[in-house]
Amino acid sequence: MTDKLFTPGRLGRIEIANRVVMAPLTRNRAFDRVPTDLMVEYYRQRAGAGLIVSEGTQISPVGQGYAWTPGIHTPAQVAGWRRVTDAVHAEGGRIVCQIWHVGRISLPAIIEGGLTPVAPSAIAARAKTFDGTNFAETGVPHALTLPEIEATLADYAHAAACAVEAGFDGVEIHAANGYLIDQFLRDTSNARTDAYGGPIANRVRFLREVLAAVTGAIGADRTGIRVSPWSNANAVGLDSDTPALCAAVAEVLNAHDLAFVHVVEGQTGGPRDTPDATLAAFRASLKAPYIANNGYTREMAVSAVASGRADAVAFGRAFIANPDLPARLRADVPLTPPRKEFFYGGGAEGYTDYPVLPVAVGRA
Ligand code: 8OZ
Repeated sequence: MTDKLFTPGRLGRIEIANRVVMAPLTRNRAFDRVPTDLMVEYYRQRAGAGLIVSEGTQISPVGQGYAWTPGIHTPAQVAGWRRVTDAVHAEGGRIVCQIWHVGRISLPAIIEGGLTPVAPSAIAARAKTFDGTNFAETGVPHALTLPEIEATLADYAHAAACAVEAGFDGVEIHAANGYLIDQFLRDTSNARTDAYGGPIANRVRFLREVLAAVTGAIGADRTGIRVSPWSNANAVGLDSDTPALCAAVAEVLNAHDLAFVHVVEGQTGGPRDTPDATLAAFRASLKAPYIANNGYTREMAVSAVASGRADAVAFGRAFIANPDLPARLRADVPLTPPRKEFFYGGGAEGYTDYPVLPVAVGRA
């Protein structure tokens, strides 16, 4: 019998050939902020995923937080990504663009034009980011004014429209890991006293407006979102009431018929130390298809999808070193370990040079 993990499914309007999703992975190889030939090859190699979520892709110059990440807001970037999406589609794959604004996790040296990073409030994260030469401490961001919030919402809508123009099957809004949307959600990073801060009902306003902007631009049925309510990534600080925040976030997400909700269950790339009851309640409260992520083994993924707890499971590091991951999981063969020294920046080494199984095993 074929495990359900390896069977086709549907996420909104996106039909997927299997339920093994490639998680978004920052790889810092877009030296001009435009996808390169090497990136086309990297994504083409991984088109056997039921769905690829692209690496985080900034929606605007000030949305960038690391050297050499790609954007999705200029004609050159749209043309570059079109070559990626064509390559993935030619292999029968599906790919959405992860649209990303880092908020305060940046430095003027990284941002085109040397702009000051922005955030809900002028509160620095105790975090570092990579400017192309060094890891440097992030500074105190500029607190967004109301007109600047409006402009940022327009940037989200513009980026989503650019993603569709570039041939993506949809977008994933990056609302996780301590970046801009997460900075609005949590009382550790949002000290605003206007309609975007204070009680949880106000702190979810920016999320609600981003969702309205993006679904208004491209439709809810090809809009997904990634959240990580238990993660302290980028030193964001846990909210003082995570269960209540989860309930409010679920209500906002459930106002749309989203393609999927993608959840980092626990610490991003770290322990799955989420209180079971909170995760179970959050999962049960979401009506969209559910993509589970964080430290899943083959066995856990098979079981999560078989039971219906997840509609699909996203793998990150395993996809770096195993371009044919769905076929390997299906055949239940050993995985190649990733070489961490090539995760961020560089060329083909540790990027497009990982082996695939002999053709005879076939694709999932
Ligand atoms: C690792 C390095 C740089 C960025 C995230 C986009 O955590 C990232 C990221 C991860 O979501």
